[in-house]
Amino acid sequence: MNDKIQALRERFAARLAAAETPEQIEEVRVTFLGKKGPVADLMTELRGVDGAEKARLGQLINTVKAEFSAAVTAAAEALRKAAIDAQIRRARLYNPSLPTEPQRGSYHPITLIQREVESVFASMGFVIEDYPEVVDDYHCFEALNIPKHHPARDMQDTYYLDNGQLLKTHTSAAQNYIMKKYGAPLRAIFPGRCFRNEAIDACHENTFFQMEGIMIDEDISISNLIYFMKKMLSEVFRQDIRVRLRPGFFPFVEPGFELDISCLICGGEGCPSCKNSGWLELCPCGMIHPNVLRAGGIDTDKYTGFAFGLGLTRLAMMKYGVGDIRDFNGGQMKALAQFSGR
Ligand code: FA5
Repeated sequence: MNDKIQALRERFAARLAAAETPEQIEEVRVTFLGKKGPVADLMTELRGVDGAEKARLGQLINTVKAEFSAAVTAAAEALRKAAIDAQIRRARLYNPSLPTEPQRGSYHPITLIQREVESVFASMGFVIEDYPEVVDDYHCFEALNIPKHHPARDMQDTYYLDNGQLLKTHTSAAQNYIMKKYGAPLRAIFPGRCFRNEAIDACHENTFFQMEGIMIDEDISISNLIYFMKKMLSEVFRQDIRVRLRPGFFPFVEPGFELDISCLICGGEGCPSCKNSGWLELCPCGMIHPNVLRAGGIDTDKYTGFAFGLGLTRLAMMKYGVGDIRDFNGGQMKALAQFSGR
């Protein structure tokens, strides 16, 4: 039986080394460790062996079984890591100074990241809504518990039209409309372009994208909020991302938080993209203020909810390793062409 075990080990190693996909690795596991496989056959054969030899061989077969199982797990893990590394390598290819060949058009990186985030939330039952870029004061501010002359308006100066309408400063401007459209319970995301009178630098633009999300139901709590945020980030980056929650003030949530992620441009060491802090403010969020729910026609005795305002442009910077936000709006074909085929 010793020879048989040795031959089995060699056969197993050869088959596992040849497996190139998760399916093939699983096939090796089932072939060798399944109920009708050679390891199970050895166990059956063991019944005919007596005494001390039986104990020794039994132990040996168990060791082989553990070895095979560990090797299969390690091979599957190595494959998973290789896929992630390949994805990171592809993302790191971004370099606006590289020469590129003229080629067919491709999706803008913001469109790519928007679709990716949409598909993560759609798979969790969120509807995807659209909302205009030109809005009125009520939806952008008043319905969000930001009355006229509230200091929070100073943070969101924007461009006003002669008729009193304005270019929306945040996707939160759609919250009231969506609550009234669907009522509770409700799960929705709504991406959109936002505009602010902003001092432009490597991480601030006057035109940028956000993706808002709200979930309203009975017994919704901060745990639900944290779960959905982490799930989205791990799906988008296909790796664990370091995040931190800080208290944050927004009149339309209580309590409110700032969710930051460790800067992936500098690995958390500090660079212009993260204002040398090592952290990038990505997604403010919180529990929706009862005044906002009431303005949206939601029964606050029955329902609670969370809201978040993901910085989609900043997410694209992190995902694709783009160090300067201005590259997205610069219209440089050389930079944008590097996203074709993704
Ligand atoms: C807001 O806009 C809130 N409406 C977010 C919110 C929604 C809070 C729901 C609570 C509940 P803030 O101004 O911090 O918050 O912007 C949200 C995100 O948009 C920022 O974290 C950042 O990622 C992005 N962002 C904001 N300003 C800019 C800018 N000028 N350029 C690029 N991204 C920006």
